[in-house]
Amino acid sequence: MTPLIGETEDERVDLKSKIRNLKSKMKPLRVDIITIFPDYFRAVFDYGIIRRARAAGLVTIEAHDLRAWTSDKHHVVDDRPFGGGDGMVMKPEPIFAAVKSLTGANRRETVPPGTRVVLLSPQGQTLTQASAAEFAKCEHVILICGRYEGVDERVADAVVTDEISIGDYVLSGGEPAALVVIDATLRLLPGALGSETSAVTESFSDGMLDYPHYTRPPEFEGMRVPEVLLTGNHAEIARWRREAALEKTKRNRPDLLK
Ligand code: 9D3
Repeated sequence: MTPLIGETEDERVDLKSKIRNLKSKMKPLRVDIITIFPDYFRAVFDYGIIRRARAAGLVTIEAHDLRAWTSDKHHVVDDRPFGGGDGMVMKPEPIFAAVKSLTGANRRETVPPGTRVVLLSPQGQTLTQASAAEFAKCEHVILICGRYEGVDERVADAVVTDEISIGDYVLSGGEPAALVVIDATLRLLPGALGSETSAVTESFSDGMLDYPHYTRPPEFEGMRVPEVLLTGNHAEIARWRREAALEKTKRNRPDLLK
């Protein structure tokens, strides 16, 4: 076993002050969401990790109404698919205009370094802890939420840097996926509540599920907490947790062990 950084209390205090230092010098991550439902996000910004990260000055988040970048009287953002078929497709012009006004660029090649233009789409690459960690290192992340049957492919072809799905199930649009990307990303910002300890923990539990957790009471409706957890024998507890995590991984996520 290689010794972990932050193993002793003194080291942890030292790390925390270093993180505070870095944080105070850091520009907040800027997140812009492009959506036809900006109000969908408003409440969520005021709770949990997003509220804390905003309060700490680690991030600024804005949800923008795509219709603000239309130029016709009725603010139309969709149209019928070329080639026929069901449903509607999101028009390219308002999306290109939105990205241009938020980044200064309307082509991938001229998007500033440190900026990602992310399209949430069922056809994207699956979001991973690694991709969330990349977004957390950026200065500016634009999240484009699709609706209807999809987004005109010229958006993905010409201006998007990352096309991301959150998994193999059908959502009604990109908005809930954008929230998932934001949640996974913000908790990795240096100085976000919990990022100091959890980042260390996550690096060595990589590739396996977490061990089972218990709290009081030691017996609930006949169900007892595993006795070893009540002994105070830390070596035995660590051994039990490794074994229990492995069993749980075999049962629920055998793909992680392949
Ligand atoms: C009939 C073909 N469907 C494509 C798989 C149509 C379709 C389903 C769902 C078109 C758009 C959508 C809306 N979904 C998203 O925008 C989306 C999504 C998802 O559905 N699942 C997982 N991740 C994402 S990210 C954006």
